[in-house]
Amino acid sequence: MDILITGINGQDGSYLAELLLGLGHNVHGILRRNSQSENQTSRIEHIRHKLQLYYGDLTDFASLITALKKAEPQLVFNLAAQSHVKISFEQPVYTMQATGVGFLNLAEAVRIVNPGIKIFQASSSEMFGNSIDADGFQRETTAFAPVSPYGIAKLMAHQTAINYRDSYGMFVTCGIFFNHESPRRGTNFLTNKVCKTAVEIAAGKADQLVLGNLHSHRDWGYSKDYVKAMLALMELDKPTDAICATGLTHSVGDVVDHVFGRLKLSREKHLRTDKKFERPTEIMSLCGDSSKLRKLTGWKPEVTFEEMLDEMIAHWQKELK
Ligand code: NDP
Ligand code: GDR
Repeated sequence: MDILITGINGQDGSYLAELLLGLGHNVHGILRRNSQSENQTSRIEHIRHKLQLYYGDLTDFASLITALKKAEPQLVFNLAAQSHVKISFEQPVYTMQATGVGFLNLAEAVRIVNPGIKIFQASSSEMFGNSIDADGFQRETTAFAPVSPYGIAKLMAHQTAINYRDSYGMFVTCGIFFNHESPRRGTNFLTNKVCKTAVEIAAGKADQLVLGNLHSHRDWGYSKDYVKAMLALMELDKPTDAICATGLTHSVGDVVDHVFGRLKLSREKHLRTDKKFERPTEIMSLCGDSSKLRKLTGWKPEVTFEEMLDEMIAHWQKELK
């Protein structure tokens, strides 16, 4: 198949591209113009020669039409977004345009070019905000109540996906993904910030890890496991919405304790907090029930929270050498 990925140079996009190439598909992607192109493509440099890349941007409708006409895909995975929750408070308008209206641009471009193209939308547990079922889980039936510009933008995209499914009979599937990480995670997200800084502290190249809220809980999974779920959802006969999560939750403090424990660092000496890393509103607890996804596709997470953090630590130790 010809498959188009938006956000191909991001964490998930790069793993999904590897997975699809390994299955023999022709993989296409859109890239935004960047003044340092080698930095922007660092996650896909090793497979770049196998990819068809076009300049494009979710906020630029015409570029999406052009990319769809060039790639002639059967599937489109929409992984592009301004995906940083804290930054969405600093750039709320842009986040709405890229993460919310950007999906509308893509869905409309597909409808015009070829409504038979199947679309995957990366929806987010941020759409739930602090909504939580009595048993402590979020599931497909939990009410949406986003508390960040990013969460609101993702909800706009999610509802648009459902509307295109219902109004035009298009195949638009949404994976409602909980946090997932890897060594390719941006270093301004919690897990990779902790791993990178702790390795630097252990090597004597930094002294302090400075974080915001230590008490929020997240359901942290492994990116490579989650891109397999994206593909499994797109192989179903019918479009749907399904939660992808591990069903286990840990606090920010637990991440620090695991990483500091592995590197024999003391919290007292090397950890401090600063309000500048806190958000104006915070989600306190995320824990996803992915029974629907598991039942429909047989998917299950393979890498544990601890194994994933160990891989990220090992990555930064190798980088530092
Ligand atoms: P990343 O932030 O690593 O990647 C985002 C990608 O989107 C990058 O390739 C980025 O390009 C691109 N992008 C940003 N803005 C635009 C734009 N306006 N037009 C075109 N491309 C753009 O995110 P992840 O890989 O971690 O996540 C993939 C998707 O899944 C995102 O939509 C995210 O919101 C969603 N998601 C992620 C979760 C997670 O925990 N990782 C959980 C739930 C949902 P550039 O590098 O040039 O900025
Ligand atoms: P999140 O991920 O906001 O859940 O969104 P992030 O790793 O940024 O934060 C996780 C938790 O850690 C707390 N925290 C800090 N976070 C960052 N980034 N930096 C800090 O210094 C820090 N200190 C404490 C946060 O407050 C939060 O509680 C991710 C993104 O990938 C979204 O795109 C995705 O949709 C959701 O996960 C599900």
